[in-house]
Amino acid sequence: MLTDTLSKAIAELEEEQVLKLVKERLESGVDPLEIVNSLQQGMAEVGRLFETGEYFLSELVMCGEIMKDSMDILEPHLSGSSGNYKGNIVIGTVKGDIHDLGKNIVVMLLKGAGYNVIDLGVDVPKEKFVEAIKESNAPLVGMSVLLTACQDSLKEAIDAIRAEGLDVKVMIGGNYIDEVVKEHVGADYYAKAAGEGLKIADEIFG
Ligand code: B12
Repeated sequence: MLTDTLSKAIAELEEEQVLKLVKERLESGVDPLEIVNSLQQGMAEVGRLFETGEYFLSELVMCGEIMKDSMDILEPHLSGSSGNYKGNIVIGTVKGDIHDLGKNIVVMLLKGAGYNVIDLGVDVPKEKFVEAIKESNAPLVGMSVLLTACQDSLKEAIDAIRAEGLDVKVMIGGNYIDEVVKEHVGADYYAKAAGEGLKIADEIFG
């Protein structure tokens, strides 16, 4: 049961109400990451309703659109510029997966904190990760995955990076990622929320 009115509003696809609540919460000084968290919880409920057949693909698409509009309002608050260059980070959503809303939040946060983020987009093949890490000499790569069916492409990308002997830490993130997945695919870190990703980056670059 969702108790947060914002989580509920996005789960019920009430676009106007969602945007109104996002603006109101920002104005009253709520941490933008807390707002993202409420939206994320509501979207997980949309996912559940899709799984049980109560919602269809059109509702998933609609929910994605509402999130995008919410992110337009939140972006300036997440990606304030620190003007302080900390280093390069490569990031992308793995091959076969086109979910990018979560990854984009991570990108905004990292950029706001002063990292130069090389965002490879979605459906990224392993070769592209390897090439971008070599070109940028990035000490950290982030990989996003939401589809369980894409766990193999996540593992293949990490295997390819290891096979090249690149000196890079791998951080993975997404809705179902946990310690077990991290161990299975051979990543160094995992994060279930964008803020955790930023903490990991700060640890590595610190
Ligand atoms: C919106 C949505 C879509 C949108 C995506 C729009 C977009 N531009 O991204 C659309 C409609 C395109 C879509 C398509 C599909 N989807 Co979809 N989708 C969702 C939904 C409802 C929300 C995802 C989301 O954006 N959440 C909000 C963001 C903010 O949260 P997040 O992604 O988890 O990201 C946060 C953290 O995980 C973390 N994070 C994420 N990535 C990374 C990376 C790093 C490095 C770090 C540090 C952190 C991090 O930080 C983020 C912010 O805190 C989920 C439900 C769910 N439970 O997640 C289903 C869900 C992921 N989709 C699902 C499915 C099945 C599909 C489709 C196959 C449907 C279909 N039949 O076509 C297609 C697949 C297309 C493809 N090839 O990828 C399933 C996957 C099930 C599974 N076991 O694999 C889910 C779980 C729904 C469900 N329960 O059935 N989907």
